[in-house]
Amino acid sequence: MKLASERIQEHNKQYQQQHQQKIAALLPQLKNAEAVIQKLTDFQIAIPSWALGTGGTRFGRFSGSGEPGNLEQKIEDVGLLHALNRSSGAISLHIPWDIPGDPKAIQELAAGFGLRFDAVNSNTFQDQPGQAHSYKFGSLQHTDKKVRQQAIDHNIEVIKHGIALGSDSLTVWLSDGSCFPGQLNFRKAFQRTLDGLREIYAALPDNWKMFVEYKAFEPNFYSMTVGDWGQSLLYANKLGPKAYTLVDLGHHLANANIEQIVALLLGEGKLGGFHFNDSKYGDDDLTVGSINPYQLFLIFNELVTGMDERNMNHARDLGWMIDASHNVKDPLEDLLQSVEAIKIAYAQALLVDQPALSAAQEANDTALAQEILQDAYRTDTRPLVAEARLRAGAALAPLRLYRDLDARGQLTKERGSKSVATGL
Ligand SMILES: [Mn+2]
Repeated sequence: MKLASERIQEHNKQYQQQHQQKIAALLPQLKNAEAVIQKLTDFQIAIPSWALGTGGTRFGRFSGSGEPGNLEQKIEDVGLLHALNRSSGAISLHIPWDIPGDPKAIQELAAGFGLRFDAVNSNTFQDQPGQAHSYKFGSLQHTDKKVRQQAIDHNIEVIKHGIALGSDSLTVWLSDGSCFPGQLNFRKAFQRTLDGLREIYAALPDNWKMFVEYKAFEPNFYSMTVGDWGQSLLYANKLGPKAYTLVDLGHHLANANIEQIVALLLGEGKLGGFHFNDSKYGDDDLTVGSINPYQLFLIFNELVTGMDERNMNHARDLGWMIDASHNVKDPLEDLLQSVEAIKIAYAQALLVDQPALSAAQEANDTALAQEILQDAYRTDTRPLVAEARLRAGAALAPLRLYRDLDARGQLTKERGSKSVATGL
């Protein structure tokens, strides 16, 4: 479904007065409001093609209705999100779940919605129908060279799909590892994986990046061959300047200090991209900001200072993606909430008085440092985020408009109640 701009204007008229009161109260309190609004406008978050349908667990999946049944419909869904918030201007494809049949037509369809293609994602964590060799005991780490070669060839195929769509990065997440002590020789597994990644790296175009994503556990429960940021950084350093570590917020052991990890990776120039989600226990893939918004703010505080120190462009120099699973909510509503949470935290981080924080740190004034951080965190930045949306031609209240339009009802009419999306 396509959203007419008149419908957005009509919606904005309804909420304009309320919004003006809020923004007028906030602006005089801020020193750099205009710069923050501009940065918020520029900041786009890629939507993964696998998150547009209902997710599930190994215990079951309870599908919604009107889910996108093919890649074209997935692009339409991201187009609808982007029309509502003007903040989701990219889509991240998963191969082989979303192989573009006609890349040129797909690219044109996406461009019509103002979308570009973010990182392409390979999949060697499950077997596909008709596949010659099984990944049951891993892919790039596998003891059998034929399995390793199949995984390398698949990744190179994914790069080719990405080139055809105008993407410029490959995300490699490996489920490789072991479930029991003694099952795997750690050093051989590491070396084989590194050798495979080297062959994939060699197939990257000059302007491309490779993101090496890590995960602490699951599906393997004793060891993961890319299990933490240290292992990912080892691979990235050995591979070369086009290889980076990708941080997925849910891929850590409980209570890991993710903001510190982010700070150090940025300092090393090796942070490449981000997968946003939230979690209570593990890789829960919940809505961004739904469980621990303070942690999200602290991470953004490190991202902002780290990028500024290296003169990086906030919007372009790192890959920003959502990686979540929507098991009980309408996926599009969940994604609208996630994008909003990301922008709220980003805006709060942009409000931190960095010179004052730095002075407090140097003076070992712990109480003042906390005051400075929490002063920014407790600022209600929602009017700033809404103002950025308003200026970009998006809706003042995207979720409300989505519901007023009965968008899910319309999608169900178009696609039927049994249409099921591919992916997680
Ligand atoms: Mn991820």
